[in-house]
Amino acid sequence: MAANLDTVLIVCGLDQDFNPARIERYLTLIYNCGLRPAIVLTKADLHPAPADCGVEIEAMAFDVPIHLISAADQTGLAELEPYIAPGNTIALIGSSGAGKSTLVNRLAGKEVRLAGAVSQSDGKGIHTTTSRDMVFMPQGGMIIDNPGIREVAFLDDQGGVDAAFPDIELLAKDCRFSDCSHAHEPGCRVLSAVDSGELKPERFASWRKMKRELEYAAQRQIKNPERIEKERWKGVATLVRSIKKNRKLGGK
Ligand SMILES: Nc1nc2c(ncn2[C@@H]2O[C@H](COP(=O)(O)OP(=O)(O)OP(=O)(O)O)[C@@H](O)[C@H]2O)c(=O)[nH]1
Ligand SMILES: [Mg+2]
Ligand SMILES: [Zn+2]
Repeated sequence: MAANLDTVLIVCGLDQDFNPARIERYLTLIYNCGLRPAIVLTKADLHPAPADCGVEIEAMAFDVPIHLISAADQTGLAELEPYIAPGNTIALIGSSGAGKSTLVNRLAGKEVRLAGAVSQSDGKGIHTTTSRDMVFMPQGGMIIDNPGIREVAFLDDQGGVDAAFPDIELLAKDCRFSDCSHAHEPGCRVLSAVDSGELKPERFASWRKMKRELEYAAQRQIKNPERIEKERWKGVATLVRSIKKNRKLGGK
């Protein structure tokens, strides 16, 4: 019954919003929170070759379900129905203007969320949704429609990076040193994979960036726990809490 209770849908528009690196980042974050990700590429109607975007994301999102949809012409919407079956609570994250609220409306079959216009010039949304809201869906499940997150703050690493980068984790098993940092060590399998082209340099760069950021976050947390506690409430961590709280309240 509660199969999809912990799923967070990363919503990304196939307009100027499309940004694989950001999706990679969301994935790390979601895994770090112990939740399950799924990816919704929406506004397929606006892209000349939406399937290509799907393939691109597939290459970096291992075993993560990817849904290619259009809220405008209803393409692929049926694929999302299982997520909102009775007993399921899902959360939507994605940048402002990605199409989250519109998606909720299409799935609900009526206007339950305020959706806004994207300014033509930069494709950015106008932050239509200003509060995080639980929406009870006619299907029986619940959706937390999160306002567009501008800045995603990382907390310390809870295994999210490893989960989001299983390809790198696998290579790392063959590094000469078990505590290899893949920076300069001899016999580093990860670095040799980058050299041989087996591992894309951008992918490796993302991994390194996130690792660093998480280390930095962990340091800050030690130095200034109060401020970090405040920041916690800003990002996706908030989302996790509302899902968990809802579950405790018997919302499953
Ligand atoms: N062509 C097209 N436009 C879409 C689609 N989905 C959403 N839009 C448009 O994109 C704009 C932004 O949609 P919203 O649903 O408000 O975006 P949001 O992610 O909720 O944005 P915030 O609430 O600011 O976080 C609106 O003008 C929608 O009509 C789609 O599938 N196709
Ligand atoms: Mg919205
Ligand atoms: Zn290594």
